[in-house]
Amino acid sequence: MLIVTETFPKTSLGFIDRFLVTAESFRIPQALIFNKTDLLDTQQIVGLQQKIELYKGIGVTCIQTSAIKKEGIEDMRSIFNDKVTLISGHSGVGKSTLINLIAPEITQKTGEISNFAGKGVHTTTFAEMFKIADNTLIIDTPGIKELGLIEIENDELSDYFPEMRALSQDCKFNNCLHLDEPDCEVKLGLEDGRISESRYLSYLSMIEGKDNRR
Ligand SMILES: Nc1nc2c(ncn2[C@@H]2O[C@H](COP(=O)(O)OP(=O)(O)OP(=O)(O)O)[C@@H](O)[C@H]2O)c(=O)[nH]1
Ligand SMILES: [Mg+2]
Ligand SMILES: [Zn+2]
Repeated sequence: MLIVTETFPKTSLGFIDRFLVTAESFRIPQALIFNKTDLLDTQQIVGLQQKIELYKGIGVTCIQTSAIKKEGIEDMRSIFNDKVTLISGHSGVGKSTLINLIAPEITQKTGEISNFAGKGVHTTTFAEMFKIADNTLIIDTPGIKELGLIEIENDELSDYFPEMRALSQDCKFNNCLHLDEPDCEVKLGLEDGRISESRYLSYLSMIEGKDNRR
C-alpha cells in the first residue's frame, strides 16, 4: 500500500505508477491512500478526484484520509484485515501517523517536515512490523525517495499496466511495445481515452529508463 499526498511532500504520478508496476509484477494487491486531505484547496480537491477516478478505473483501491481530522481512518482500517500490509511512500506523507491512529497502543515517533524543499525528514529509520490482530500485520517503512524498476524487460512492462495488458491482446504484433508499431491497440486507446495520458507517459519514461527519481 502506498501512502501519498497532493500537497506536502507532493507525490508525482510517475512515482505512483512505478510503485504500482512493481507491486503488479509481484502480483501484490495495491491500494493508494491519499492523506492530508485537510490541506487541500478547492482546486486541489478537484485534481485529487480526477486521480482517484483514474486509479479506481484501473482497479486500484483508493482511500482519502486526513490523520489530523481523523477522516477516512475506518475505511483505511478495513483494508488491513487478515493480511500483511506493507506501507510505503515518501518521507513525511504521514505513514506512521496513520498507523498510530489504527493501533493506538503503538505510539511511534512521527516527525515535523523540515521546510527545506518540502522534503520529509525520515522519522522512521527502519522497517517495523506491528501486529494489529491475529492475522493482521502492518509493516511501516522509512520514506523512500526513488523507486527503481528492476528486472522488468521492456517487452513485459505493459503486462504490469492492467489497462494496457487488456488492450495489447489486440495489437497487431504480439511483441508490440506500443511505441511506433502499426495497428497498436494501446496507441488507439490513448487516442480515444481508454488509456490515460499520464499512465502512458509513465510507461514511456519507464521504457526509456528515465525519471526514476520521483
Ligand atoms: N495536515 C496534516 N498533517 C499530517 C497528516 N498526517 C500526518 N501529518 C503530519 O505530517 C508529518 C509527518 O508524518 P509522519 O507520520 O512522521 O510521516 P512518515 O510518512 O511516517 O515519514 P517517515 O517516517 O519519514 O517516512 C507529521 O508532522 C504529522 O503530524 C494529515 O492528515 N494532515
Ligand atoms: Mg514514519
Ligand atoms: Zn501495441
